[in-house]
Amino acid sequence: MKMKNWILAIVSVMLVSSLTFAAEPQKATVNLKISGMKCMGCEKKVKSVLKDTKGVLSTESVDAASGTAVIVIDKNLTSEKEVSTTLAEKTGYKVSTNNSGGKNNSSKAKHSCCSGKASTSCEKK
Ligand SMILES: [Cu+2]
Repeated sequence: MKMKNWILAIVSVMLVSSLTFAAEPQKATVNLKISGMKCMGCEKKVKSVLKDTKGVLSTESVDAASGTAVIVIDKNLTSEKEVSTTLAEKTGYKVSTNNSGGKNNSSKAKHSCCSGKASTSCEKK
């Protein structure tokens, strides 16, 4: 009887620790290149999309001037490629990761929050 309890205790400890391990986020910092952002409105748009994107744990920075964003993702839930694809689809900006060959395509994105107008236009909205 005592032995049985011991085994039960060991089994439950193993079960709990394996569950904890599986739930542990595999954090990775990802540098994104986003072309097409022109102002703070664009940054906000990118931030709000990232916030709703599965697997994105936090957004460290989004900078329209340099066309970059730094985010932290959980690799158990998503990948750099998945996040950049989702972001590109939802915002219309061109998104690439620093690991995707470093190709910095500076051609104009399909649309931005400013729709190509003066850079201050969407900050006022
Ligand atoms: Cu804008």
